[in-house]
Amino acid sequence: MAEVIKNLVDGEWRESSTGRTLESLNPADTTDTVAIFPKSGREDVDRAVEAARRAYERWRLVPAPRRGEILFRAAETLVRRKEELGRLVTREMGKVLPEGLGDVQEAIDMTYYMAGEGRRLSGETVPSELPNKDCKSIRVPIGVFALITPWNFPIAIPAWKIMPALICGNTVVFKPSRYTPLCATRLVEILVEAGVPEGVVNLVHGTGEEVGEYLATHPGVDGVSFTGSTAVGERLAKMCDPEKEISCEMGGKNAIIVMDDARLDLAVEGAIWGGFGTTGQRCTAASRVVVHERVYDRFLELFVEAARRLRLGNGLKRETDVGPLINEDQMEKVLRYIKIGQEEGARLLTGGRAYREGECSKGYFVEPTVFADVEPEMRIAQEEIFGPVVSVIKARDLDDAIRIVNGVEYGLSSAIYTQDVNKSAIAERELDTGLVYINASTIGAEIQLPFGGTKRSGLGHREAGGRGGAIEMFSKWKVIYRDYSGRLQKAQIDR
Ligand code: UN1
Repeated sequence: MAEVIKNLVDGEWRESSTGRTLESLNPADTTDTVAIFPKSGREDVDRAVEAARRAYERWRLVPAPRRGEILFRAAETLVRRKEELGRLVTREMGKVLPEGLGDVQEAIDMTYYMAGEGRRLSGETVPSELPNKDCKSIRVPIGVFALITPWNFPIAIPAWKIMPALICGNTVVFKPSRYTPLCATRLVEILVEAGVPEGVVNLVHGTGEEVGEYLATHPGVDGVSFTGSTAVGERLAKMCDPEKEISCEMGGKNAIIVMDDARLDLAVEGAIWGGFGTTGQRCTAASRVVVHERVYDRFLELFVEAARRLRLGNGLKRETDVGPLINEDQMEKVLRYIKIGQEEGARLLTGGRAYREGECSKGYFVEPTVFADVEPEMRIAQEEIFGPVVSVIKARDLDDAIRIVNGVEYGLSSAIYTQDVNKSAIAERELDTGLVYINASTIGAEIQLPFGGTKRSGLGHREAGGRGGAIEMFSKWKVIYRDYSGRLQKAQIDR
């Protein structure tokens, strides 16, 4: 049964001013409508921003540890409802249930972590060069944030943004992906139930074109945090007023290096998990595997065998390894890239087609696909596909492999499988990505460290993490000099 959901503006659940609605569908079975939600317009955004502005004047003065207590209660509810929410993630987004539960767990981790940050939003106190004067730096909120999130982590990524935004004292207008509105709504309901005051979190559903862009560029918004494609992120950044704080988490073309001394069983597992986990729909997905020529044939043999064993299906079924793609456009895009790969002369070893057997005919399934003999310059090795397609590339040695990995316009995540401590150290230093994994796949970042990439993968501050990431994104420094000498003291001059 489809649930009818609403926007949340100033603490009130309301329909959109346009009166129009959209539907979110289960991508594994499109006869299952998950939610009917508002197709909001500009007026809804205006009201939400206004509400957030008003609420900001009170929320910024709530002591951060008190704000943390609200987040702590939200985290407890997320824990209690993890199973139900994980199933909802799978139903609305398609990833297999263990990953749906992982999505919720990532939100739980972030919420607890940020709840604790409420007692740690620390700056520095340093001595003054003058007597009877003290100096300190403090973190202050930025104001009203527009949070625009994707569908691939429909609970985790909103939590990555909402929790640090709130703990720092900002208020938010949250525009989730139109493909996962019910997941977003559940998270917001939980925050309201935990005691977030009216107007502090506002939820406006709708499309990126109608709502997202208008919200991001709204004069009442002080900061924007966006996760999604590089094309959209870069466009938003250009459209926004330069004094707005904007951070974007964008695309990736991540690679795993497999050296000739690697444990091949581990490397194959890592490549399967990174390439086909979440059906390849992670910005950290391992869409390239760069293999040393001495183990190239053996790796391919094992990798293709493992890819063929993967079972496609509804992610709620225990036997399913790989779920559907999110929608028809995404499915067509993936199939288009498979065709491009064949035309470019890459060798298709397995997969390559839409999968429509049995119940899968009702969803957006594409077979796990492996291309071999991919040249580093081919489009399938350069462009983000966001689907279950892995390109395997041969390398002569470590330098060659590193050059191939770095030879793309993205720089989010990379990995190397090797048993040689020296090679791992060189890779760690030379791989130009925000995240580097040694003997692990390119996916699975933990929330207590900054998340983000170099080059066209990211812009502005990193997400997650503490001071190096989300706290930077959602607060700004203020420096206070207090002079209690009772006279005019001149820095740099009185000595
Ligand atoms: C994303 O793909 O947008 O590191 C985020 C990972 C997850 C987050 C992925 N923890 O793969």
